Amino acid sequence: MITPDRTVSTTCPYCGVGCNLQLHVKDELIYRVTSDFDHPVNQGNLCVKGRFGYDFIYSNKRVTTPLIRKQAQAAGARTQAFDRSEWREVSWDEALEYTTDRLVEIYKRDGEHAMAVYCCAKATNEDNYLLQKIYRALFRTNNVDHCTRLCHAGSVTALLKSINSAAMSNTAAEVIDSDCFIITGSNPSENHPIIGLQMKAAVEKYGSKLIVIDPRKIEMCDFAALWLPLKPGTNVPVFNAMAHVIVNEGLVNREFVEARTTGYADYVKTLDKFTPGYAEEISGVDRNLIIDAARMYARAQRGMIFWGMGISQLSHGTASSLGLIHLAFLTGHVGRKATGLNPLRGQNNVQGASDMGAMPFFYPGYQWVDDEKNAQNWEQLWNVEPGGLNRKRGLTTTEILTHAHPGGVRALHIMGENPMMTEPNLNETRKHMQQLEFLVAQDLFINESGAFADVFLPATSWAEKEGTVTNTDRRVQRVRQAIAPRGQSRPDWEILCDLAQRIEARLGRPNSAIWNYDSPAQIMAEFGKLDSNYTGITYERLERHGLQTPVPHATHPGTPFLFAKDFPSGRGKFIPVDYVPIMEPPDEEYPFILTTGRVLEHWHGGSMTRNSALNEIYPSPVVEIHPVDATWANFTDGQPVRVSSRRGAIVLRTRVTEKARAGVVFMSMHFAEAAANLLTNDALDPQAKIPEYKACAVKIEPAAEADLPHPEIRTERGRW
Ligand SMILES: Nc1nc2c(c(=O)[nH]1)N[C@H]1C(S)=C(S)[C@@H](COP(=O)(O)OP(=O)(O)OC[C@H]3O[C@@H](n4cnc5c(=O)[nH]c(N)nc54)[C@H](O)[C@@H]3O)O[C@H]1N2
Ligand SMILES: Nc1nc2c(c(=O)[nH]1)N[C@H]1C(S)=C(S)[C@@H](COP(=O)(O)OP(=O)(O)OC[C@H]3O[C@@H](n4cnc5c(=O)[nH]c(N)nc54)[C@H](O)[C@@H]3O)O[C@H]1N2
Ligand code: SF4
Ligand SMILES: [Mo]
Repeated sequence: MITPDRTVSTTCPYCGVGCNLQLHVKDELIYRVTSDFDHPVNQGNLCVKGRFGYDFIYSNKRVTTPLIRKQAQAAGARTQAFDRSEWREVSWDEALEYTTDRLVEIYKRDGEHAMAVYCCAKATNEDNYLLQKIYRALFRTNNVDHCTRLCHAGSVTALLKSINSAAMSNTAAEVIDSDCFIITGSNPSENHPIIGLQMKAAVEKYGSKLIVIDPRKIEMCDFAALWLPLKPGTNVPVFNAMAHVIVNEGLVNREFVEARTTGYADYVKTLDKFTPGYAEEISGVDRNLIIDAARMYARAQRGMIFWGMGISQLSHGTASSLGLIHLAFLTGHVGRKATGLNPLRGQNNVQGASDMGAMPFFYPGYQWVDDEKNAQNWEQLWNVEPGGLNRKRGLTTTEILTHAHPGGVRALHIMGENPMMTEPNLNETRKHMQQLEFLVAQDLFINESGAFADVFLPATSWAEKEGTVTNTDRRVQRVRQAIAPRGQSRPDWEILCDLAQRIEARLGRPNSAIWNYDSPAQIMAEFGKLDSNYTGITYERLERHGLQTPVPHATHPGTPFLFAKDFPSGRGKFIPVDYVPIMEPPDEEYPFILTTGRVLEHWHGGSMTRNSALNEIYPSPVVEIHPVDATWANFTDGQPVRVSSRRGAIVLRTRVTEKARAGVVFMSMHFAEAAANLLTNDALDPQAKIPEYKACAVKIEPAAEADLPHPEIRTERGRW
């Protein structure tokens, strides 16, 4: 048994559950990960990523020196460079001077609308706060967004409209105190595994009843009292039919509806056509299951709803989220412990990045940018002249790239995202990336997007820096430095402070008082001044178990559940929603619906997990097909197939499994050699601007072994 030199307590860098990690360090090497048994989030439990997925930080493909592309890149003809020989190692000074030159040149020539930035839901609150501050205060643009757009944008838009608050209302671990809970469009045992564990305990140990509403037979179906296997994209008819049953059978919580909501009478009228029979026709779910689910949830004392990407990532993601929100309003299952509206957040810090204003519409604290008072407050704090901040809402991530053309966005700074793997319709995305005039990548790896960049700024990993992150149930927790930064890599916040001072000097408005921070704690003290959710938080107060926002003052204990008295909007609004079919239904030529998502062992574009030991557990992509489809189409398990949509084609092996639904195939988004997003549809929800990742039409044809992508395509890339 090795005795560690030290054990450092920190927070997992992967998912929004926010598990505590104890990093065991010997000779400056992290060799083991355990967790604190007393921790309120995970009680010492970890999933495979938290326990074993940390070794990407030691990958020999990590880039730890600043780099500039050798060959100048012309807008329109930009290429990807994965090979070290295409880059020149430079000093930090040269990399940051070059970045400053180019950004300032473009800004002075074209103005603020030419500038854009992707913030990073993997980086800390402090990192994200600084990055949006640079682009807002120095480049005067609100073209600031991050992967939340590709994620819970549908849920956030719906929640803001109905209650004017978008975070999870309750704490996930309260599920053991519920007596019924719905999981819909969410696969917690793979994507929020420790919450999944708590949900299993809620059923098996504490007798809560689970309703799963999902097209795939996910693991949680084994624990469910009811499983409603709907066709992708038919959420609205199913939820509206449940509401129809609740209203018609007198199960409405009248007291709650009268005291806490508006718009009920008009809403109820729109439910007439949504009979369980009508919903069955559209969704394929037996009407009796819909009736039983409605009764079970409505009759519960404490009912929770958990949802995920199967609700949000549709061209009607906002409508399907509203459909769910109405169910909680009708039954009064919100505003108490073990109830609530719980959109499970994905990335370790997507809640925090959103809180920090990494969005085109908001300053930190969800303060609208087009509100004069808000703008004035931030101008004062940031020492910007009155009227200096931009009052116009900016472009979303999905719009930033489609605006990459002369006269539109010319410079893009990407801190820790990978649109060339994670945006829909990658063949289109590639064209947009090529159109950029200047691209900065700030990451640990040269990912598929950074390979297009002009300059690469090497950031440290989470284990090499200090800061805070905010998990799915609003718990702000510390990230602590366990080891020295590898090579010349620097923490994001330090890179950004350095860059900001150079930019402001070049712009001729030197004011470095607002860019000199000794530590991330100082950065938090700054945003806490104007964002009341964080006002009462200090690093000392976070020491052991963190605090759940809002924490409005220095002795406030934090907030495990929201809306006990009212909603931020006052009353909750019923906003009627109608059924809108998916944009690309299957037809004779493309007979299958493709739905995409994730697997337990991998993370999004794969930068982290595919450069870790986890890749050995799950090394190559598969398309999951139901046995019925495999039989009629004559496919065997493990056979190579070509899957094509109207936008692209990939070759990979089949996996014949009852987890899939007949007529629907599933693929994960993690594998560059068979990127699911070459196939997906870039149709957007008109309100939330989120793409329809969860449904597009594909055909599947037999392919030869020789057509399979080389299994090492990813590992061959970028040997450093
Ligand atoms: N291992 C791992 N964990 C992760 C991530 C990862 O990359 N890897 N990513 C993190 C991130 S950022 C996020 S956002 C979360 C996402 O976590 P989840 O929301 O669980 O994500 P998905 O797997 O994309 O989709 C969830 C479910 O939606 C279902 N679904 C598809 N279409 C529909 C539909 O029309 N209606 C309904 N009701 N359901 C549908 C799918 O069958 C699937 O079971 O995971 C986080 N956790
Ligand atoms: N087909 C399909 N596509 C999808 C989805 C889907 O369900 N289906 N889901 C969507 C969703 S929900 C999401 S959230 C997006 C995610 O999309 P992205 O955010 O683009 O994906 P990631 O692969 O998580 O990219 C994170 C990058 O950050 C880097 N990184 C890690 N830590 C740090 C750090 O501390 N500092 C810096 N600077 N960089 C760091 C990693 O190396 C990696 O390159 O994908 C979306 N795309
Ligand atoms: S559940 Fe999420 S936070 Fe917890 S160990 Fe797994 S990936 Fe990390
Ligand atoms: Mo996400």
